[in-house]
Amino acid sequence: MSEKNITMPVNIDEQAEANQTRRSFLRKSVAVAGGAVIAATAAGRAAAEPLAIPPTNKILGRGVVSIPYGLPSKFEAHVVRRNVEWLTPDTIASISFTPLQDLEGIITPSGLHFERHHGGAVDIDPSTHRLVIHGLVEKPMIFTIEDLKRFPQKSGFWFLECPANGAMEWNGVQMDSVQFTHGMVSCTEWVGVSLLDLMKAVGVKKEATWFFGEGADGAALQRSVPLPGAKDQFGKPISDFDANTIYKDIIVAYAQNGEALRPENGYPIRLIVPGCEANMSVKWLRRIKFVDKPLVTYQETRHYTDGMKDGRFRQYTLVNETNSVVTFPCPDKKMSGKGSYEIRGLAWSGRGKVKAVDVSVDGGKTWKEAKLVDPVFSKCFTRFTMPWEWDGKEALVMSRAMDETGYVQPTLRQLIDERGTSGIYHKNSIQTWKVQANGEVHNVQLRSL
Ligand SMILES: Nc1nc2c(c(=O)[nH]1)N[C@H]1C(S)=C(S)[C@@H](COP(=O)(O)O)O[C@H]1N2
Ligand SMILES: [Mo]
Repeated sequence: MSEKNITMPVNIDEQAEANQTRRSFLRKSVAVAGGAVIAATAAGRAAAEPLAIPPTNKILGRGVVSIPYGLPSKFEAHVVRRNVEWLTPDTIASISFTPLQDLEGIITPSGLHFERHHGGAVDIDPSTHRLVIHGLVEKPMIFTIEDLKRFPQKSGFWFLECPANGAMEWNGVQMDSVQFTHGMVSCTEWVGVSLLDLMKAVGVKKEATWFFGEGADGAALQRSVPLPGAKDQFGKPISDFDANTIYKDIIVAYAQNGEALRPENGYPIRLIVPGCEANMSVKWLRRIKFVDKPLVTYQETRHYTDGMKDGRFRQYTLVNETNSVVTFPCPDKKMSGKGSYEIRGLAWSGRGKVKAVDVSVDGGKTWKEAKLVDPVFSKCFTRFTMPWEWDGKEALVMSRAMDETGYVQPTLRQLIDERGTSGIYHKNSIQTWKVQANGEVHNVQLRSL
C-alpha cells in the first residue's frame, strides 16, 4: 500500500504532536484499518486543525486506590444486565440477560454474567460452607473450601447457556434486542477442581452411572448428570456423547475470571458442566450424590424438557447445540450511515470447537465465510468478523455456525418442523436482523427459511 493513499488514524499523544508538525501529519484524508482502506467519512474524519486541549489535560487526576476495586467508566453506565419485567412474577425466580451487544472479545466480565435463580441469589460464608460427596462411593467425604483448593487446579474458558435462551422467540414474541433474544449465555474462565479427582478421592463405585448436584439456596436446585453406562429412568441408554464425554470436563469451580466466584454465580463453589445446559451447573453447591439412575427431579420434568410436534416431550437433552448471533449490527447497535463496517458476532457449541461461521446480508440467499478470531477454544465463545461495505439499503443480516462435528445451525423452519411452536428450550436457530435504510435494526423472524 503506498504512502499516498493512507494515513494512520488520528491517535497517540495528541499534545506532543500539537507542538510539532501535526498539520502535515493530519492532512491526509483516508484512514487504514486492518489493511483495508476505509473512507474517511466512515471511520475517522479528515482533520485540518489540532484538537482543542481538553480540561483533563489541565488537572491532577484521582489518586491510586481512591477506588480500591476498579469499576467501569461512568460513560459505560448503559452496559448492564437487564431483566424482562413481564417474564417472571418477581425478580427472585427470574433471569437477567447479558448485554452481548456491548461485549468485545470472548470473555464476559463477571459483573455482566447473566443470572438465573430459581430461589434468588444467596450469600454464603466460605468458612462454614461444606460439600458432601456420598452415595455409591467407597468413602463418603465432607470437604471445606480449603480442602478443595488443595487439589490440582483445572480451568477452562467455557460458555454457560441456559437452554431457555431464545425461549420467547419460539411462540412468535420478537424481542427487539440481542440482549433479550440471546443474552442467557455468557463466557468465563472458570477455575476449580476436576470432578475426576474428587471421584478418585471418594472412590466412586462401578454401579454409579449418574450423579446429581444440589445447591444450598432456597431452590435447593438438583440436576442429574450422566456417567458412562447411564440409562434413563426407563432403562434406555442415553447418548454415548452425553454418557462418555460430558463428565470428563466437569469441575467444582471456585474462581471466575481471575477471582472468587461472584455471589450471583454460585459463591463459594458451583458445578461447571461445560457445553451443557446451564441448569446442570449447580450453584452454591453443597452435595454431590452418586447414583445408578437419574433423579427425575422437578427441574428435569416440569422444566428443561422439549415439547415435540407430536405432543410428546423429549428429556435429557443436555448439550447446548451450536448457536451464533450477530452482535453488530443488531437492534441495540444501529448503523450510522452507509460506508465501511465490520459485522461482528459470537458463535458457540456445546460439543466442541466452532469450525466455521457463514454470514449473509441478503436474508440467506448468499453466504460468505466469516473470519474466526483467535483464540478458538472448545465449548467457548468464538468471535467472528466480516468486513461489510453497506450501501445504505435495506439488508437482512444473519449468521450460521458449524461446529467441529459438522453440525450446522438450523433455520427456525427446521426447528419448528421438528418441534412445533410450543417449545421453550434449545432454540438455536439462525437469527435475522433487518437493517433499515435509516440505520435502525430490528428483529425479524423468517419462518419461511
Ligand atoms: N443452586 C442453584 N443452582 C443453579 C440455579 C439455581 O437457581 N440454584 N439456576 C440454574 C440455572 S437454570 C442456570 S441457567 C444457571 C445460571 O447460572 P448463572 O446464574 O451463573 O448464569 O445456574 C443453574 N444453577
Ligand atoms: Mo436455566
